[in-house]
Amino acid sequence: MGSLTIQSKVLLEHSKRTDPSFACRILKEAVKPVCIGRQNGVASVPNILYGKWNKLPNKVRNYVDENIKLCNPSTVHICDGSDKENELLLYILQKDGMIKPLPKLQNCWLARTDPGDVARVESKTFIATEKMQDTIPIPKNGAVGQLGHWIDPDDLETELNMRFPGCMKGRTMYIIPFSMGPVGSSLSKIGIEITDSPYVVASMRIMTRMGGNVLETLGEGDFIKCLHSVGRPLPLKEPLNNNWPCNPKETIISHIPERNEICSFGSGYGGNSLLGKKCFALRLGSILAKREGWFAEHMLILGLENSQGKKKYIAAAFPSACGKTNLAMMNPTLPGYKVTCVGDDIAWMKFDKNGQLRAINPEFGFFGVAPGTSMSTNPNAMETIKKNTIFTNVAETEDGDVYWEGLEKERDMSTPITSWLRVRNWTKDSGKPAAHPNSRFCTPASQCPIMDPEWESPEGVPIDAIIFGGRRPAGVPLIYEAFNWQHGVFMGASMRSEATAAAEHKGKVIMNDPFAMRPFFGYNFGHYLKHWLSFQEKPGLNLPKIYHVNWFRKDDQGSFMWPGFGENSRVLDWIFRRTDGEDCAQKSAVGMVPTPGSINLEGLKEKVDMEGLFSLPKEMWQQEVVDVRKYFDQQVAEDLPPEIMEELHNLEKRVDSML
Ligand code: GTP
Ligand code: SPV
Ligand code: MN
Repeated sequence: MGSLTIQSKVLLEHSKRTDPSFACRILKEAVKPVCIGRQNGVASVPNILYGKWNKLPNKVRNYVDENIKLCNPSTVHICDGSDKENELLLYILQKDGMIKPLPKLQNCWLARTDPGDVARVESKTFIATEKMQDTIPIPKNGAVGQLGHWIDPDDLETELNMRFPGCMKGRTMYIIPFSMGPVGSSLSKIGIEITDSPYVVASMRIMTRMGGNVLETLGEGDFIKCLHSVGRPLPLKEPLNNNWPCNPKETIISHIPERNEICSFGSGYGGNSLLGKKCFALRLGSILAKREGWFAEHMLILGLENSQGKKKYIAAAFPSACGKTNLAMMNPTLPGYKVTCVGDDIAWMKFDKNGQLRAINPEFGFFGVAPGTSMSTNPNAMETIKKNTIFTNVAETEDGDVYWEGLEKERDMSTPITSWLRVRNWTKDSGKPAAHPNSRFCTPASQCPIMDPEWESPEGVPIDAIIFGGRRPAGVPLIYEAFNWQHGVFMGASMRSEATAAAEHKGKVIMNDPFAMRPFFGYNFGHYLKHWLSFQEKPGLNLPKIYHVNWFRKDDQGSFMWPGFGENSRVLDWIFRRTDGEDCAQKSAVGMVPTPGSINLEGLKEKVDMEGLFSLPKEMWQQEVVDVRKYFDQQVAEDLPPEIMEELHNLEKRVDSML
């Protein structure tokens, strides 16, 4: 190889400043061409900048080789997950102006994206299957389907062929071997992400178990193929916005279940680009789960220990930005209780041979919503993010700290703030938020002070209760319990919640978000419901109790009626006692609700209108039944299992006979 690549030069420069032996070693690799295959009998010679090509299992090498030919990067980097490698990535990211250090924190970084690339783009997320109905229910009465987007595999191929050829020109292609779940657990699965974004690599290193031992475990086994490009080959045709390469006009996030393949183009943000998360662990995960008889869900997992030292584990599904991270890390205000965190976003759950449901958190880090996180709401998250954290689209203070909405009372507000849009001396009077509402921290789970001792257990933790919930400003009580599994599945199916900034939706409309999975179903939601219902027929299963919670009910003045956060432990306590068989519930139209006084309010500082929190406005619930029926009729249509319709009839009858 004649001349050094830009990155080799970066390394050379790096070597002068830091660790010469490190950079020399890499440079030796860089200037030594490695033969990776033959085209027409002539060896093709990509430039392996880092890592050992020969150590890749054959199947991985073939997958990478295909994509080197397709995407045409100038160099290739095979990730090993080491600290040295991370140092190099952070260095490159700084050189490219994609991140900057936050000197007040320890090894923490601020990334600011192109303002056109700030959240998941549900409208450009597709699943390709031969039959449309394998992916989505066919909507009725001219309705526009809301339960995912199907694409014909041939059409997808055309779309991908318009984007991927040559898309990594001038850039380095990174090969990320990663495990979702503890390496080697029978519940875990392995993926290989190919990406041209060093930001994605640094984030995947936090969010997944990434690196060398994953390849050893994989051997010649099968893996999920995850191809990602920011879609901005070099030289650039147009300048970047904020030094953040992305291509919002051409963005597509696609899944090909038949080939266990994900192809994502044009976005570098969150679930669009960290392909282990929503694309793999939820969309493809839910398909694998159906096939293999388990569940891949948008759920947190927490441990709950009472004052007698008795412990239970709970999984909870709330839509994006509706409180999973906060509940998973809460500090209970109720004396005697201890909460531990297993996971904050995704649960893979399977019944074991004794009929006990067990869950693992397939992730290794938290990609959490920053705004609203503070010492008063989530002190454990605040502790977690003090070091080794990548913040994206938050604001910064002049002295090198982070800032976002919700920290007003905990920061010296005389220190000037620069907003996520780089507006200096930002003030609230600007009427614009300092941090983007979907700004996030990406932080290692192991740093959370309340991680559960079993959080990496390969067998998973036993689940005693499943909670559904959402943002419901009106009419939905604080908590209710399903009469049985089938009713619980109906509760999940009829979930609705106010839209949030986690995706591109605008405004505060109430949207149906069944099982908090609307953006993440990998296959037809009707078939998903059948899968959930099928477990009530299986003998010998200890089916968890199912609940619905709502922390977000508002009063006439528009204020939250329930203090939330640590006070939610009072609701968890009630669930704990119910799963222990305590007789503290009574029948209502929507489900079993707490008997008066059975939610422990001891020591609660604020005055709470419990009657108001549990009132069931008849008209609202009659309307709810109408809306849910319309949704099922139009959206799920012929794929709706009859059991769900039966539950809706039952709800309607109970609501109609309410006083
Ligand atoms: P994703 O990561 O998008 O899946 O979100 P999430 O479900 O983990 O939501 P998260 O816990 O990050 O909370 C989102 C927002 O809701 C934050 O601004 C929180 O401060 C706020 N929030 C969480 N729990 C409560 C609560 O009990 N009451 C109130 N009022 N707000 C809450
Ligand atoms: C969500 O939107 O539910 C998230 C963030 O957890 S993202 O990873 O971007 O999907
Ligand atoms: Mn989420």
